[in-house]
Amino acid sequence: MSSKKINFNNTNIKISAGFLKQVPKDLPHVVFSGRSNVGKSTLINKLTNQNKLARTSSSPGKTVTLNFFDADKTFYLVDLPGYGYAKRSETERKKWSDLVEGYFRNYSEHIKLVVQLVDLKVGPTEDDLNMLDYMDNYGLDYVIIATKADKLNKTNKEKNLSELKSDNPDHEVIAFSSLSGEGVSEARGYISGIIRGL
Ligand SMILES: Nc1nc2c(ncn2[C@@H]2O[C@H](COP(=O)(O)OP(=O)(O)O)[C@@H](O)[C@H]2O)c(=O)[nH]1
Ligand SMILES: [Mg+2]
Repeated sequence: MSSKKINFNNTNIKISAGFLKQVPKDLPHVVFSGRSNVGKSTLINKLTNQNKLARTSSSPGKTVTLNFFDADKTFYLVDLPGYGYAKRSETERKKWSDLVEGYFRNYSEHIKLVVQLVDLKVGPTEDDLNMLDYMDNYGLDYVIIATKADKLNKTNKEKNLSELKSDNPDHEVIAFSSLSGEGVSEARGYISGIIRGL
């Protein structure tokens, strides 16, 4: 890869894939994973300076598609459908696991990084911990983004952050707030480093 700076603003929707065979294979993937409502779409919009690229929705978990955005013709940002959405029907749950597990199984060589979102106030849920285990077991590289950092006071923020860090000593943990913009340039820098290092 060249050392050219990645222009995150130059990001466009490539495809909303409801089927595995639609997954694009021409560029490396950076996957955004986390439970519904943790802030995946918001983070993608902040990283790319676009308000409506990845939809942020008040009815989370509605769509079961893998959304691919090409970033500067260099890599794909992949917005996964969130897990842990209680109101999902049995049929939708099955569709979720077929699609997401099938994606991780079949496209692992394309996945260069998983950006794992954890709500900094809520802390890691059981589903989050399962996801971290899964990535450890399958050797997927990941960075943890602790979202909604603005919802905590300074003391609790530092406390929860240092817990996340000490529980995940081998991984970068970045605090993020869509309100203050904290963590945005750090996250861009981390992703760029991975992509440029390929
Ligand atoms: N206060 C605050 N709210 C956030 C932040 N990030 C996301 N949200 C809100 O959390 C809700 C869910 O965000 P969304 O991006 O749709 O989550 P997704 O389901 O993971 O894609 C929305 O109402 C967002 O405005 C943040 O950093 N701070
Ligand atoms: Mg979303």
